[in-house]
Amino acid sequence: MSIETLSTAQLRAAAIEVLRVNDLGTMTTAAPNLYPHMWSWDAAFISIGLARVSVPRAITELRTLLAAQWTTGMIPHIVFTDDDTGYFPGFDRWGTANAAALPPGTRSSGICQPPVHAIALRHILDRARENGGSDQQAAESFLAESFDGWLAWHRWLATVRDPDGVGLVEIHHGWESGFDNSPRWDGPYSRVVPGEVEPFTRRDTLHVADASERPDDAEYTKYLWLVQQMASVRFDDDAVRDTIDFRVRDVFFSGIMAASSEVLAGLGDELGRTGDAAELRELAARFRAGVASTVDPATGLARDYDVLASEWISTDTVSGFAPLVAGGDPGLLERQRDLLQGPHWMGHPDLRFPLPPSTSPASPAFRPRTYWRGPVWPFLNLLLGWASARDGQEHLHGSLRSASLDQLSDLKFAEYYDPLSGTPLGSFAQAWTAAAALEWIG
Ligand code: 9YW
Repeated sequence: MSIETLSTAQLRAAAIEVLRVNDLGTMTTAAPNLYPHMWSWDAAFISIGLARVSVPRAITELRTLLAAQWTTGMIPHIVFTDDDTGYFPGFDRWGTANAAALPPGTRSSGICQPPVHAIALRHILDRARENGGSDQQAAESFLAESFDGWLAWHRWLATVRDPDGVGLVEIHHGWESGFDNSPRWDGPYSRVVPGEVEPFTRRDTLHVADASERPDDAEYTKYLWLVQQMASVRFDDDAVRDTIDFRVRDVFFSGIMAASSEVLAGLGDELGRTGDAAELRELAARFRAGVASTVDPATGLARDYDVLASEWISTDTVSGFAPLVAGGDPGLLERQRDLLQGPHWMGHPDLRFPLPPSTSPASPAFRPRTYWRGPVWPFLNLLLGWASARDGQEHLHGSLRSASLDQLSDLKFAEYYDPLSGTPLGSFAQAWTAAAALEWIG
């Protein structure tokens, strides 16, 4: 056995072990201590990794998530286990028990995260068909069983979160983006002035070696203020929009919406759901166009839009590559690929591994160790890799793959990595990082 084969086998075994450690039976925790519950977009990536190991277990992951879907169609960003002690804010602090749309018997937060789920379902189906037999049968029947749920989710996003049909998803909390304290949100958060926030004790800072890697307390107070605002109107969609101090059109979320709607349309075709598939293709086209419309001609990067301040948000963050996820205009995508591989991003000379940091090292906002302000997030590279393979960009896919495998061969499966030193940071044994490794190995 060559060294390379040996290390790949070790990496695979270690990644499987991380998923096993996080496995609660019907859900996988995002991380053992820091995040002891199920997160929506984590669950999607986790199921992609699980499908490389066990198709039935991958299906269970998505089924558990979907069981928590709100009656409106929203898929909540956290599905809580019964044990609320390990994480703040837990189910009680969210106040979602009073939300009319929370399905009875479920415990979740009251916001959402990007809709990567259809992409995950596609992966599961593909693995299942490779395996054939009972895996294929299980995945095909799960597709039939769950399609309406995913369709309702996409419809909710398209109507409730893009009521004007601009092709961009509006978010009401930085947590919805999944890029919690990214410089993208500094402007909108600077205008959030918290009222009286109930006292709180954070837990995230207990689980990382260096609290300065995390959002600070002032940022956290604003996060909780927004939760309180939503709870004050019982998470009613229209009332939240009228109440909330944070309304931003999130371009990266929208890029995922475009890509995922296209994938879901293909799944609809398989079920003979012609009308629904056509509707989803229209959504894909609408969100692709929405994403493309945000591109700053000067920088070539896509931008978010602050609805309350009526202004574009220009930051040098990886979200600027939303068009690469969305797909679309070949000229735009080519320019974006050049940028991504250029000296401000993957080609930056100081990088430990040629992988895109969450914020460009060339930006004054860059902080190499601080959460979404600079570190590399491995799951995002998998998403960019998937999109490049979809678009026939084998070279980019191959670069992302080999650099990711090098990065992950430290076997820490960190939440995020310092782009300059390569140091693993945040939580270790992070489930979606392990899942990314499994999918990269293939
Ligand atoms: C939090 C679980 C989540 C991810 C988010 C990431 C972080 C912290 O961890 O959020 O308390 O919700 O920013 O994208 O889903 O891995």
